[in-house]
Amino acid sequence: MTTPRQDYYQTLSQANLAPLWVSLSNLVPSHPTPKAVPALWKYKEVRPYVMQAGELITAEEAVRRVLVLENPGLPGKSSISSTLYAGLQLILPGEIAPSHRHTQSALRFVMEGKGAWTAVNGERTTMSPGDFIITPSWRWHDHGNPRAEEGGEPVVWLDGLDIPLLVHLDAGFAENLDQASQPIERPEGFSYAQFGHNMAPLRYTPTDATSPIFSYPYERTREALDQLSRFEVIDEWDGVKLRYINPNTGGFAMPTMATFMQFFPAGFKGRTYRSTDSAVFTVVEGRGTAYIDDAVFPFSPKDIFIAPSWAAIRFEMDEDVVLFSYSDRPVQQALNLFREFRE
Ligand code: GTQ
Repeated sequence: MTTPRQDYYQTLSQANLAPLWVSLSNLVPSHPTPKAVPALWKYKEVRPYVMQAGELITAEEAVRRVLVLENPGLPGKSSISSTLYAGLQLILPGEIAPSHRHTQSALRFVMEGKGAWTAVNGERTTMSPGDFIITPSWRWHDHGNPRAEEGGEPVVWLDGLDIPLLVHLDAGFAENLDQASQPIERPEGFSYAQFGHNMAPLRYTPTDATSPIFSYPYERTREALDQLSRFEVIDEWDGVKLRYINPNTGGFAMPTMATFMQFFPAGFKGRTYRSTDSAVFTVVEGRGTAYIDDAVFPFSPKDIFIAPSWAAIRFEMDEDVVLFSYSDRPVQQALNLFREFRE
């Protein structure tokens, strides 16, 4: 026996209609209700799988040899949150990951190994652990690693992309270059010399919403945090937290993803905050614990964890800790949606 209402709903669905009153409270919730859940990947546990991929497929065949960090709340979606993607990419000595471009913006955060390079806009940058590297939307980019005889070693980095956001927007385009590596037109360090010193070439006009600095070396970031931690009051929520900027605008380095680096002294017991941006964290130095809603994540260097939108977050640090993170904050701010609450 069906009720008249059930019959009516059935009829509606055949006409591609739906009654709002059934789903109103889910559609317009009193606070964000992300499907993504807090989750932690211990690097020690993931690394063997990453290395195994190196034995089973070449970078050339895979195009990008990456293990995607999939949020258990978003199975099969290649998403670490509703808007963000994260993956661990491996490039072995002598390999090339061929040149392509796509509308998705990408960041690389170097986890282990050095000497591999990314090329963007005709310039290469050599990777070291802790470096934050950008491949902007619709720019050709390829990755490579010197041969073992030339000192190449396996390099792993964290890929952060706005893939799920572009899925929601149906704004994805991609192309392959007709050669594996793009032509190199400028010496390494050129962009950094132009824009990395609080100066810019006199007649330069920005052509892009993304920072013209495409590699932010860890050495410099660490030095800034180190000095500030000695000069400055440690924020009770954030420790010492800096954001990476686009020197042309003072805004975030990328239009769709914000990036941050923060320092906490040993013994730090933080207060709780929430914010509407979902954030991916990776541990650069030190051990501590992240409390994210009901989850308790003890972490060590290179571990990765996700705090979905509006999760309650606080940190307790056993040692001096440095955390890198990225989030969808620029999008939320551009749309006037960003909120945070500090308890
Ligand atoms: O290196 O260009 O993890 O296009 C996913 C998609 C990396 C890349 C990823 C990509 C890349």
